[in-house]
Amino acid sequence: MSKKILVTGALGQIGSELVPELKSKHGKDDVIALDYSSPPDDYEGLLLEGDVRDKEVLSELWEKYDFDEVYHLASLLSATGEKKPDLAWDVNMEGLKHVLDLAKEHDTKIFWASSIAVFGPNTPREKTPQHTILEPITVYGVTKVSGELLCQYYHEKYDLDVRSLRYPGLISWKEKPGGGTTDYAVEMFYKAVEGENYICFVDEETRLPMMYMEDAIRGTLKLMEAPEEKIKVRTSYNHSALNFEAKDLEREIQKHYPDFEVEYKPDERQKNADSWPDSVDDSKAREDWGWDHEYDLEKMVKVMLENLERKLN
Ligand code: NAD
Ligand code: AKB
Repeated sequence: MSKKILVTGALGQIGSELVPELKSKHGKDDVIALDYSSPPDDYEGLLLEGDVRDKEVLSELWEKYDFDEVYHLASLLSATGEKKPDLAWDVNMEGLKHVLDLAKEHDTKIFWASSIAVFGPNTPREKTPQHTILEPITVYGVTKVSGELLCQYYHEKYDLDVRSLRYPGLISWKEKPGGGTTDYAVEMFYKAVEGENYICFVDEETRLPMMYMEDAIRGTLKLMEAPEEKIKVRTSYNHSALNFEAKDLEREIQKHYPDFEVEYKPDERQKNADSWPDSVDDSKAREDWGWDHEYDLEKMVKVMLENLERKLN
């Protein structure tokens, strides 16, 4: 029997890759995309324009489509969140609360995106454990910790099947990232392919957990397809693949573009990056539901450059 699926924040960096993947698995008419931005002219398929802060809009959609699954991605990210903390709280928390309440009413399975931004300066930086200190210093991180606890609460109290991943910085070529701290990594690729040098907004020794988008999408679908008894963490799973310093990425890109140069001029986003781990221990996700990544730095850089060259030239 076909499933009806809703993806919120569908035009974003993740949604623009998750929606086509879900459509190819479940059929194009069964995946409903929602975003509050208007779709570009060349957007393929139906996109509904609506704000996740508006419960009426979501409620009407649930009544109409009776969703089996919702991937709730609509959010403000870390850098935009620091510029607009009130809006970040409203979008990230109200949106999630509405989605959880409607899911509870309609018995819908939920995926919600958390982040390495749940961690803070007091968290162990190396191989950050699944269960550890969560004292973020960004409003984005505060919404992600609160969201994780709310998801777990709805699971415990109402038996809601809600699943989540703490994504690291995601690297992709289809859609540009939307206002985060790890965006520097994607920007570096664009500049190299465009034949320009790059001024990087974090310093060269900044090490952060990262992942190629294809791995993130595969992990997300694997988590959602796993039998319920395998899901032991209802806050959010640590989800990891690789980590590198900004300078490591520059060097790897220079293997393909020897003339490419990066100047490091940290701005206010350095503080966010400094508060996040160097590496994350995701052994719980690997043990519980068989997560495994495929892309290391070398493979990811090669594929990113090939795809961006095709896209931009
Ligand atoms: P993005 O900024 O690229 O996309 C978010 C989308 O949500 C945008 O298209 C935006 O228009 C939409 N949106 C924002 N407010 C909305 C509202 N009120 N109503 C409806 N739509 C709204 O973000 P992304 O990178 O695709 O991230 C998706 C999720 O994954 C977020 O929860 C984010 O915190 C999480 N995440 C992303 C990364 C990453 O590196 N991309 C890493 C960790 C976690
Ligand atoms: C950001 O930098 O804000 C995101 C994230 C790691 O959550 N990419």
